[in-house]
Amino acid sequence: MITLYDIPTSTPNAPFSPNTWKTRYEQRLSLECHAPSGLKSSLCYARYCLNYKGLPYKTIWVEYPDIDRVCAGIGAPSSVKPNGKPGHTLPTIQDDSTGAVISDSFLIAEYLDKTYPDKPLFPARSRPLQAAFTSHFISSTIMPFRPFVMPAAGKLLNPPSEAYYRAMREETYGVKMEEITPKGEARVVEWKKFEDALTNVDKYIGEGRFMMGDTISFADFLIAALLMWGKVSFGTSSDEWKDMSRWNNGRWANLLQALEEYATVV
Ligand SMILES: N[C@@H](CCC(=O)N[C@@H](CS)C(=O)NCC(=O)O)C(=O)O
Repeated sequence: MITLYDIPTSTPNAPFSPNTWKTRYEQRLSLECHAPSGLKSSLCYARYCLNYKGLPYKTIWVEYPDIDRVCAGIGAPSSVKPNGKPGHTLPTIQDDSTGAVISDSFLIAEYLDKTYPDKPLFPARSRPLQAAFTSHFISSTIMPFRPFVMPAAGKLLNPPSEAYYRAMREETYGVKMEEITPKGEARVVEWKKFEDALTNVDKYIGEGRFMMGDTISFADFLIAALLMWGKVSFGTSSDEWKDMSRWNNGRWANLLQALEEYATVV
């Protein structure tokens, strides 16, 4: 039995409702994953990975201010928080069958493949290349996206998490949350940089449906987690999501659609 620790949101009717997730998975295993909120289920690559592999798990919902205490309580290894300081982060999983407690999305995927080899997340010995892509994708694509999505994402959180999330981000960026997203011409320029970053990924993928052609792998869930973060935070009728869904001939909306069964069904 695995436990995933995930962050709850205050938007039960969001496309990926925390409550829906909770009901659906609670009787399964218990895995810990956090993730920026509504995106919780979305930015949470670990959840995609568990669902893809068809592993039973349960979810424990953890508010941001409780992450350190809860993770320390299960003996989770310390990691690096988004502000660069040492501390505990989600996703974290706890696997009762082996006693393992793993933090960090990539390490969780490695552990799951090693322990449960069916439906590999790193097929055909692709782990080294996927590690390189993950590192590149975080710096080239997730980082430029963050100033746009964070203020919207914070609004999905429950009050204790929202206050924590705001304080941490304001400390990191040195401005109020409302000032993090660029405005005016700067916004146009920075949004175009994000589009260009996704266009580069589109070129990497080329003709294939997924990063490895017809074969799903961790990289697809990494990209999908970012897309879901935007879709849930901005909302499907937002200009931001409309842009993202039409870029690269609809590749990103299509990718989410293709992976939908792993976002909602174990
Ligand atoms: N590299 C890590 C990053 C995890 C991470 O930064 N998680 C955030 C939530 S999105 C967290 O747990 N933050 C805890 C905090 O800010 O105290 C991963 O992919 O698992």
